[in-house]
Amino acid sequence: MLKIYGNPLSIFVNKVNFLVVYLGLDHEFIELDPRKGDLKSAEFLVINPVGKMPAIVDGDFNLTESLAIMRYLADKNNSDLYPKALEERAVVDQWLDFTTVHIGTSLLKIAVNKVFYKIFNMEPDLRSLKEGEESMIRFLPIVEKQLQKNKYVCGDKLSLADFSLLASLGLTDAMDYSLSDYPALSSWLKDLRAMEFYQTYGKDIPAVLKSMMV
Ligand SMILES: N[C@@H](CCC(=O)N[C@@H](CS)C(=O)NCC(=O)O)C(=O)O
Repeated sequence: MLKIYGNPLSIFVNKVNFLVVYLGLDHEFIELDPRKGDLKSAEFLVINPVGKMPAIVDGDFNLTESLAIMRYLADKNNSDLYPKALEERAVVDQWLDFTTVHIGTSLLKIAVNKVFYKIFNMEPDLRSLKEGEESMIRFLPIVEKQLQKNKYVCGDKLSLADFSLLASLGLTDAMDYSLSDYPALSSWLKDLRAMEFYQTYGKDIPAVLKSMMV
């Protein structure tokens, strides 16, 4: 059976978990607790020598990196969330990269300094927080424009890019980051959250994260 290693509070892990639940794949989730050193245990370092989550073990096949795992699982299960046609696939790849590199990285700077530092007893880095907030203001309007034209990130069909964006932006509530300047994005978020996969897995994550901050 497919084994997924990670923690449900991780943006990167949730990209994979949303997909797996959406596709209804039989799997075992092995929860790792970074605070207990699980990511650096000898056992986990065999699965991912980088000591980062997520990682999967699928039979005797082992894979790391959230986007590579998403692409692998979508292709293995012949899912149209990752289209086969060259240009359509390239557009999904473009938005997977954009949502990860630009939105995800910006949001992570905010999350680390507004949320995770409390959980991990770290000092917030105010310069990094400011960089995160400034780049969100730079990049979110791009996604807003895209969602004003389209129902989903890549057009009228749901794709891997929607799960990638949801994993990041789904945490905005936990960090009291308002999306009210982005009506199309807010409506997209509401639609995705109403879907069965999110109701099954995901809906409690922002509240759990928030409760850990106190
Ligand atoms: N590029 C990796 C990033 C994974 C990543 O940074 N995961 C974080 C959790 S959100 C982690 O494991 N951090 C532990 C560490 O950096 O030691 C991916 O997309 O899977």
